[in-house]
Amino acid sequence: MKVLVIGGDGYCGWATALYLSNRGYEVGILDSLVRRHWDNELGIETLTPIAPIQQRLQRWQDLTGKPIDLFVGDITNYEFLQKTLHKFEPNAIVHFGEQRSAPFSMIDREHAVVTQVNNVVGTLNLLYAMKEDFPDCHLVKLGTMGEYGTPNIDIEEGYITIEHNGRKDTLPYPKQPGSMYHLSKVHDSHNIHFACRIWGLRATDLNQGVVYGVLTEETGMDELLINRLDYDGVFGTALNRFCIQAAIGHPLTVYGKGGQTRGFLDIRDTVRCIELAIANPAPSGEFRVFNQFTELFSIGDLALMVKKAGNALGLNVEINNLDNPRVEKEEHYFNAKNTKLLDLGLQPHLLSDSLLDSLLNFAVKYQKRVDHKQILPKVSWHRN
Ligand code: NAD
Ligand code: USQ
Repeated sequence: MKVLVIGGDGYCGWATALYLSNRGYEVGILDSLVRRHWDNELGIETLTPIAPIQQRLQRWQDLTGKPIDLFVGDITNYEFLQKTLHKFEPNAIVHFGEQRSAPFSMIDREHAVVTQVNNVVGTLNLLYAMKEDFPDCHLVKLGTMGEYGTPNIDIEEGYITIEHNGRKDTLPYPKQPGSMYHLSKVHDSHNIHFACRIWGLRATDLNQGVVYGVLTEETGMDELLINRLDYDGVFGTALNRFCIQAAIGHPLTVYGKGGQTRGFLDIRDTVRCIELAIANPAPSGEFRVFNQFTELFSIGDLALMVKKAGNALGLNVEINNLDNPRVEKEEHYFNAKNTKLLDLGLQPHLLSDSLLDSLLNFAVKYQKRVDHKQILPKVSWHRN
C-alpha cells in the first residue's frame, strides 16, 4: 500500500513516515521544508540537531534497505501537487503539512494570513486533486482537539445528536477554536466534510491532542534519524517544554491558573493511530472524525508531575504561574470522548514516570543547545 506523508519532515510526520516504512508500507514524503524556514525566521532551533531531509532518508535506506521517495514542494502550488500525486499514485494520503503553532498564528495579521492561506488553500488543493484524479484515495487529515474549544458539555467525536423542537438530527459538533491556527483547522474540517458529501471522497479527520515525547522505535535507531523537539515559546508545546525547562533549571511556565485541561498523547501513539486509520479506511462519501488523544491533564497537574519526576532525578524544579499571554478559560469543564481509535485496537502508552524520566534525560543530554531567551512566551492574544 502506497502512503504519501505530507509534512513528513516535521515532528509527527517524520516519526510516522519511518514507522509506516518499517511496517512495510511504500512511503513517500512531500514537504516544502517551510517549517525549517520559519525556525530560521524566528531565530529558533529544535533542541535536537536534525539533519537535512535528504541525509535522513539516505541513512534510513542504508540502515533498513527501505527507500522513501522525497518530493520537495508546496501543496499550495496546485501544479506541483498534481504532478507529485501522478508520480507517486498513493492509496492513502496522510496530511500533516500545515502551520501548526497557535502563537505563530497570533503574532500579527501577516502571520494569521500565512497560517490560514497555507493551511486552508493547501487542503483545498488536495481535495480538488483527489476529486479530479484520485477519488478513491483515503485522506487522513490531522485536525486538532482545539477545534472544539472548551464547551460546558461532553465533547463527542465529530458529531452530536440534537433534538430541537421535536425533531432530531446528528450534526457536526459545534466549534469554538481559540486561535487563528485552530480556526484554520475548523475551516479545513468544513471543506473536507463538503468534499465527502458532494463529491463522495473518503476522509478521516484526526482531532489530535497535544503530542509529547520524542523517541519512537525508528527515530531512536540512529543519531541521524533523530526527531525535532521544540521548546521555544512559539512552537514548543506544554509537556515537552516543561521537561526541557526542568532540565535546564528554568521555572516551569504555567500560563495563568493552570486549570486549562487538554487531551494528550505520546508520539508513539500518534504513529500507531495513523496506521489504524489507514488500515481501516473511511467508506466512500464519509467524513469520519476520531478524537486522537489518550489522556486528559490540566496544565497545572502536568507541571506538578514534571516537578516530581525532575526532583527524583536530582533536578531542582520550580513552577511559575505567569500572566497568561493567551485568552482562554483557566478553569473549566472538559470531558472528551476518545473511544473510536481504542475500538480499532489502539493500546495507549499512558504517561508514566519512565517516559518523564526518559524525556528529562533526553533534555539534559541536549541542554547546551537551549537558547534561554526563547523560553518565555512573547506572543500575546490580548488587544494591546
Ligand atoms: P511540524 O511543524 O513539525 O511539521 C509540519 C510539516 O509540514 C513541516 O515539515 C512543514 O515544512 C510542512 N508543511 C507546512 N506547510 C506545508 C505546505 N504548504 N506544503 C508542504 N509542506 C508543508 O508540525 P507537527 O507538530 O508535526 O504537526 C503536524 C500536524 O499535526 C499539523 O497539522 C498539526 O496541526 C497537527 N497536530 C500537531 C500536534 C502537536 O502537538 N505537535 C497536536 C495536534 C495536531
Ligand atoms: N501552556 C502553558 N505553558 C506553556 C505552554 C502552554 O501553560 O509553556 C498552556 C496553553 O496556554 C494552553 C495549553 O497549555 O492552555 C496547551 O498549549 P500548547 O502550546 O501545548 O498547545 P496548543 O497551542 O493548543 O497547540 C498544540 C499544537 C497544535 C495542536 C494542539 C492540540 O501546537 O498543533 O493542534 O496542541 S490541542 O491543544 O488539543 O488543540
